[in-house]
Amino acid sequence: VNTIIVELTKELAAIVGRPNLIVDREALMPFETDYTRRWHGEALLAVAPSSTDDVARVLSVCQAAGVGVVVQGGNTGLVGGAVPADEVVLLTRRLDVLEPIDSLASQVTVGAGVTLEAAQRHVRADGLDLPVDLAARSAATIGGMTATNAGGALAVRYGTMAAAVAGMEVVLGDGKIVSRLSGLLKDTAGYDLARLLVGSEGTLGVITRVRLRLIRHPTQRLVAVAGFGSLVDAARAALTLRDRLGPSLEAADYVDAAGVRLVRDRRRLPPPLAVESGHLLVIQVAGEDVESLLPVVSETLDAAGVTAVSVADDTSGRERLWTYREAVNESIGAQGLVHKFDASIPLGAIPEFAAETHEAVALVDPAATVVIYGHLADGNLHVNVLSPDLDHYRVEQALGQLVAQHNGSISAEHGIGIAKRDLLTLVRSDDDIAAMRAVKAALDPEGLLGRHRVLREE
Ligand code: 2HG
Ligand code: ZN
Repeated sequence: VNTIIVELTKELAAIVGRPNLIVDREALMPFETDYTRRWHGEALLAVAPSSTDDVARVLSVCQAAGVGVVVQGGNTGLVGGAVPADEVVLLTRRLDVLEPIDSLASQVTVGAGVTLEAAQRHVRADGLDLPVDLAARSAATIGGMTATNAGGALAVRYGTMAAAVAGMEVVLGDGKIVSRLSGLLKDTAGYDLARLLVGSEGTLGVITRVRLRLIRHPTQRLVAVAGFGSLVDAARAALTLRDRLGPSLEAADYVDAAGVRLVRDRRRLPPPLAVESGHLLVIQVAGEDVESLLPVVSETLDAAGVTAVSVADDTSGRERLWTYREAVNESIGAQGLVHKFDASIPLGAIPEFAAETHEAVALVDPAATVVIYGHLADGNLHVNVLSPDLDHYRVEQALGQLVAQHNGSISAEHGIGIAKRDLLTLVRSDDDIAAMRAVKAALDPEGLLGRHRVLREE
């Protein structure tokens, strides 16, 4: 292994320059463990190319050496997809160009390593905004969000990254560069090849540049936190708001009492509402005149049996209210190792699924704490299970079966990575998986990229 690393170091340094290679064991550590600390592996080395051509050169050197490559952006993934397993880590952080905004098309092209926050800052300066937002914005990168088809809280209004992407430049596993950055609304000249990489989790190629669709930054945004006595009531409120407010409803997220408790302890926060409520809904309404929508909002919340509400329309007030929902992941992480299960559930089955989840986990581990939160209005629940001595395998099987029974998906927005590979057959047919393998073999014939992620190697 050492001679391979010495040889690789020499050849990669000739491409990216020695300062853009990391070989020191200690310096590699941050790239070898994920955010949850559940997934680890060893990196041969880490390399940070700064252009599409250099990415292609790096891949061809790795291919010649017969070593695998894992792409890593902000390392905020939760399914182990970006953690190396005796592979070269390709860091996207130097692919950080923010190109000028194309205001006619309302699009912008950015490097894959640009963080969501940096992209937001860039476009907001022009009165525009990105249609996708999520709590990990300070570290999560546009390339990683595209590769995982990230969703977040605004998906109910604008869709996931798949809808935000107007074009991409990618290096396929075999080193070929496919550039589709014109941003044309209509372009049916053959297969939409680059788009195959949306949600491919680094297994088909490396995304180097992304062209994003932008939205007008809403003139007003209002956030309300509403308390309910049951998830049934909260879900009814969320879906009625979606129907009545239409495009003015940007988000309707949910967090249960256990989640709120963890956030309050971690961040030392007061209760979010005057009345203790077991189920919180965080809604965001946007538009030119949100005041005029308030009667509809309060009518709907009342009809659904709301117990208390808190509203904010200024930036810091909105952030304060969102914290009760956005800080759950971080607060759970502070407790120790957690089993994360990101699921999509048909809207009508959400309360039933949540109740059955509690029962199923109690059967596996009566001492476990279950925290449920997520993006309620689009059916995306994050089940988190905390226990000092959890049988991950059994929890995963139990939750996977439940999701399948309800015709949901075992991954809504976090991806498969290595965490969910063995659950794929619950929601995808043999033919479906065979077609995925055929695409993988065509675009990455040497099987160089993201080995063992998404699909186990045969
Ligand atoms: C969120 O919505 C993220 O906060 C993380 O998708 C969810 O921690 C999780 O399970
Ligand atoms: Zn989420």
